[in-house]
Amino acid sequence: MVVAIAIILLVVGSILFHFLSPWYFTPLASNWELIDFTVDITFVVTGVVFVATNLFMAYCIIRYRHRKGHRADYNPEDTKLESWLTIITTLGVAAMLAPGLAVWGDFVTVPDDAAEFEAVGQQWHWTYRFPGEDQQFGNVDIRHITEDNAFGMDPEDPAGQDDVLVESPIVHLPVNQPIRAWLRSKDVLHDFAVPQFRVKMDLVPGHVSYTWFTPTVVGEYEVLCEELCGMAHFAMRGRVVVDEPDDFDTWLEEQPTYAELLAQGPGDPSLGQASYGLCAACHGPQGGGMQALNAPRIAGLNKRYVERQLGYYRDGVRGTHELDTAGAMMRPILAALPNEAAIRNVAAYIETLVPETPPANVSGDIERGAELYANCLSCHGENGQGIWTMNAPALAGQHDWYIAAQLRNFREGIRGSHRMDLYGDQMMMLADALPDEKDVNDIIAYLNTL
Ligand code: HEC
Ligand code: HEC
Ligand SMILES: [Cu+2]
Repeated sequence: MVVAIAIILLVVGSILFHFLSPWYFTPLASNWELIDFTVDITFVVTGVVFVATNLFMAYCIIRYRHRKGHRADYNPEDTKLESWLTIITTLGVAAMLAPGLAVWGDFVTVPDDAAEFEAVGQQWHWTYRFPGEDQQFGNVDIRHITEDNAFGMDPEDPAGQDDVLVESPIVHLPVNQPIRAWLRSKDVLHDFAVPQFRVKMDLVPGHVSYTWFTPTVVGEYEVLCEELCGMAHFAMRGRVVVDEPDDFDTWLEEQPTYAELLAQGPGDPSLGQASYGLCAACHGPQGGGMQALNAPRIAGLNKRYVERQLGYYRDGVRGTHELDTAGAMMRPILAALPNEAAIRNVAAYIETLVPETPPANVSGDIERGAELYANCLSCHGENGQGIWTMNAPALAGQHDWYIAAQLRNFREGIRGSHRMDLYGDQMMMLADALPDEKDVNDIIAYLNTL
């Protein structure tokens, strides 16, 4: 009897949970109502079967329970019962699968008028490419990938010259326009998913896959990687901003083409040296940093990282949180770097600087720090040297007080919580795993040995 009641409660509880649970689909923002419809059919069919079989089981337990003087019949074959159970099961399974086949047919058939873009996945970031005016993507190859050519564009292919390269996890798309997303991975399996669009497709290294959808609601949506693609897989987030067509065109205009990036060339350290005079006041003549002014070591930092941080200070993405007094020091400095070229030049100069190793202030358990650092090394490098493909700067050789301050800033959202700061957001998620002052000190003690 207890078992029968438990089963009935399980059925009632499951039904209540299904209808009252707050965890249901996010509101649909694309053409894929059919996907919701097939999921609903599956819920109905499996729901009815679940309720019917469990209630039948509970009924049998009560009806045929052990009673003195009663004996069970042995009835192994009942052709009639088996036939109609087979028919009902067949109908149920067909009802679940048949609409799915039709939807899958739509899902893999891209309409002729679809526009195109490409989403490129790498551990643990998204970037995007548009085909440009000729509506044709240029060739790409992993072999061409360098720090100045992160997409691996083939410099010889004329079709690639006008390709628009979006080196940011944030992409814009026009509303009500069918669009095909070509999906390319630079390293391992990833999966492009936007829950509100109901699309989800794997990126397979060595292969270009695709999916398509028509965004129907202007707004912002998170891009998730729904493939377990490594240790920081959960932090592989991007964003799709669905715009009115005019706003989209304006945004696209502002993004650089490959030809423009080629023409601008790498930054020139000798021109950057002239602007560096101002920086030396706080960061020291060799970029070694000064604790009294909260200024970190910047010498040798990867130029792309420095360019990004300087852009953040200029655009108020970093240094604008009310508690970020140190970051606020940097913001007015950007007036001295009036354009992108000035930023690139000074970043190129900073990369050439080689400072001395700063003194250690923090002490902690080095061995434990090494264990904790295992969570950091896939991005910041085994020796804390930084890995540019991960967008993660060097930590070794950095002042320990600065690292401690930045980890606190990330944890408390003083750095990384600006809506345009998706790389900082990634560090916020990782810094959450270090809530303890002791953990931070142990990691820093270990970093000081590198
Ligand atoms: C008035 C002092 C001051 C001057 C001048 C100054 N900085 Fe800074 N800079 C700082 C401080 C303080 C920070 C640390 C901000 C924080 O803690 O978030 C910083 C941070 C930075 C960072 C971020 C480093 C990192 O690891 O993320 C870069 C890059 C940088 N400065 C470059 C420059 C350049 C280039 C110049 C010259 C054009 C310059 N700074 C001039 C005070 C200064
Ligand atoms: C998924 C990759 C990833 C992992 C793992 C990771 N980081 Fe980071 N980290 C980044 C990125 C990307 C940035 C640069 C953020 C930006 O551009 O604003 C960063 C920045 C930082 C900074 C600021 C450096 C500076 O010069 O301002 C510190 C400090 C830091 N990380 C410490 C750590 C520690 C400690 C761990 C391990 C607990 C860790 N990170 C794990 C990606 C990662
Ligand atoms: Cu991934």
